[in-house]
Amino acid sequence: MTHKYLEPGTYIVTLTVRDVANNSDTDSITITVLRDTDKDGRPDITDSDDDNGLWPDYIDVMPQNALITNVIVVVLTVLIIIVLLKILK
Ligand SMILES: [Ca+2]
Ligand SMILES: [Ca+2]
Repeated sequence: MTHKYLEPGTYIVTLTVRDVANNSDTDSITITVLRDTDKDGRPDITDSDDDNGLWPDYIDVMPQNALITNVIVVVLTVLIIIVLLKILK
């Protein structure tokens, strides 16, 4: 038996079984369903790129100017490394 929960949340799951003699037993558990936006099997709370976009989520929420600044810093760092590698040859 399977059931698919479409929304994150806390749910109480109750299962009742009955045999041919009409004896039954019931048990319940509480489960927590977490959101997984990009459906890669890692819930958003532990997924560093939960929208499966180009950037990690901490960059997604940065103001645009901060994002541009970070890109410039990365590009300049790569260029400096390339220049240093050429000098050291
Ligand atoms: Ca995910
Ligand atoms: Ca992202």
